[in-house]
Amino acid sequence: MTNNKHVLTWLDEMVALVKPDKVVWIDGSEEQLKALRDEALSTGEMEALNQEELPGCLLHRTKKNDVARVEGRTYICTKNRDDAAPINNWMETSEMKAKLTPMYDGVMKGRTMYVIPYCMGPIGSPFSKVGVELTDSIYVVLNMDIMTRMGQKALDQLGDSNDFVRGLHSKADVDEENRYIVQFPEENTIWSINSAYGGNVLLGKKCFALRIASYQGFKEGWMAEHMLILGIEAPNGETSYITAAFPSACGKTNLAMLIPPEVYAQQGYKVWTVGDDIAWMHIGEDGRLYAINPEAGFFGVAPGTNAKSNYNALASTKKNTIFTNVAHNLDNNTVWWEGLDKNPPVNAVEWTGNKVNGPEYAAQGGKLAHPNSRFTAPAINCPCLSKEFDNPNGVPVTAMVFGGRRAKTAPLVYQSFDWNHGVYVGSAMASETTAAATGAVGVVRRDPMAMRPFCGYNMGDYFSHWLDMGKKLGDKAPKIFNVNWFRTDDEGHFIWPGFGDNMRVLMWILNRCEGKVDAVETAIGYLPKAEDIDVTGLEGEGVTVDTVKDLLTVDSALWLEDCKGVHELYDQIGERVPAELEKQLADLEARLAK
Ligand code: GTP
Ligand code: SPV
Ligand code: MN
Repeated sequence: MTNNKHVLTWLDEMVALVKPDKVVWIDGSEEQLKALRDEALSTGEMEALNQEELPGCLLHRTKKNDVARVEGRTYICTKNRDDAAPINNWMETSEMKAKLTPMYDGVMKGRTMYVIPYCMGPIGSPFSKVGVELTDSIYVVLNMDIMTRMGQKALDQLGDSNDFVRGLHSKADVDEENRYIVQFPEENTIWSINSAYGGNVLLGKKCFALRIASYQGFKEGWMAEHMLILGIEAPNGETSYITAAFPSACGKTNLAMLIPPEVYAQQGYKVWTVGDDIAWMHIGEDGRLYAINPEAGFFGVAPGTNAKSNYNALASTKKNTIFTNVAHNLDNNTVWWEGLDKNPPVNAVEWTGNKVNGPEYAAQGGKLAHPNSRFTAPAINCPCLSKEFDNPNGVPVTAMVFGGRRAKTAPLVYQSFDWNHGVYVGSAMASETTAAATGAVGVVRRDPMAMRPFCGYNMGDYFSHWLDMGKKLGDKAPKIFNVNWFRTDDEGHFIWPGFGDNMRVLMWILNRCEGKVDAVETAIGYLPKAEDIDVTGLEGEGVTVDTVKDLLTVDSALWLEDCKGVHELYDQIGERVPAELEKQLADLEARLAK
């Protein structure tokens, strides 16, 4: 399929290491994919779902020990410790290779190696980048087909260049004690072993498009961020684009596909999805920041997705979708998860493969679907996919939004004073942990720019890079905001209705960018006047201007306490934290103490 000598030389080396029985190049053709699907069905690796209701859809269950990203076993390897540590797990490059090489030696004996050339970003875009993933998993091939532009076209894009990311994946024995997800940013290389789940093995996604790409962006002057990209089309037909970074399972897919509330829909506002997880951003010829989505599909959280919360995501899963770790409804051979509706299937197989009576199982507190069960859906299925999705130049970014799950501290929305203060706000992000990674759920931890698990280099250098981008962008820089959909009342219920109603907050953000609305200057930034968040139509849910007022309160004592957490983070990162951010933190504390 290619004469690229860099690809062929590396492939020979890897084949000599893992010793597969057979090597199969993935060309991306429908015949080849169909044969692979048939093989996965015949071995039981996948199950075919109801082909009338869910044409082309497949169900897959992973091993119980392999259901999420494993941050404790994810490494960034560089020559010098300080270039990746201390927020990342670090090991010196050759030491890690020496450790993993024996594990890879002969690991594909008796197996087939699939060679997957893939392109992150639209084919033909100057901002797209090519990777090649070697894997012994058909599940990976079929998912990469949905998530990336895969096959011959990716090799054509690469030509004879050496600029591609070398990914080696083996599910090996799916042994969690020997699971490693390793990035070598200085060598454009990824080694992943002993997992067969999502973000650990679809190497184009977190490993390349965030960890390796963030480092490439640092070196080359662009940004790779854990951000959704959405467009809001005004009644006059003009579309403004917003990117937003929320930690894993904190609402990017939902916000990216939101359906405008009646009050905006009536006026003719529309929302378009460009991306739901990752944005690559470059400075365009006009000096503005432009974003492309490097992915071609959505690897979305299933639980909580329903016709009301996220109609467009649900619609995206109705064909050619792979479901992982959801429940199987045997009555009609479809799928189910918590929050899809209130009727768990009676004749069900829960996500680990046991037959259960759904309502009884749920009544006993059992989860039919894993909390991090996911769908892999082609972006082209999405009813609100932006017409700019394949635009090689991307879309111009008007506003950037940070946010997370904060039960108390953060208000519904506020605007940073300027770019540098906005970088501070991103660096100080914190959020309650979710099921997207293994480990405790609901614990507040600092997650700068939602990139803690995904930054492929030193976090202090990453902050400096953000500040540098601001200098280059000057007055064309996007405005930076922070939101929080997750404030709770004394009983622990979310106060803000969220989902589609988040558009009310996005409209304030756009109005601010266009200079159409005033704000209140406070210690933490510019806050809306409560009456400027339109709550028309929310009366039925008991949401009024007073609710908004409540959501906009800022408790200085809580904030000062929170600043201690930022100090701890900065101390942990160490010397490379830019002086500018230390100053921003000190200034914030001074303002809060007044
Ligand atoms: P990753 O794919 O892990 O990066 O996650 P994501 O940021 O795309 O998260 P997603 O949109 O899938 O949301 C995860 C969970 O948050 C789901 O269970 C949603 O139901 C819930 N959620 C999303 N938006 C809101 C909101 O506005 N309010 C509330 N209360 N919950 C929300
Ligand atoms: C995340 O955890 O942020 C995801 C899912 O988007 S995964 O690809 O598994 O990392
Ligand atoms: Mn994500």
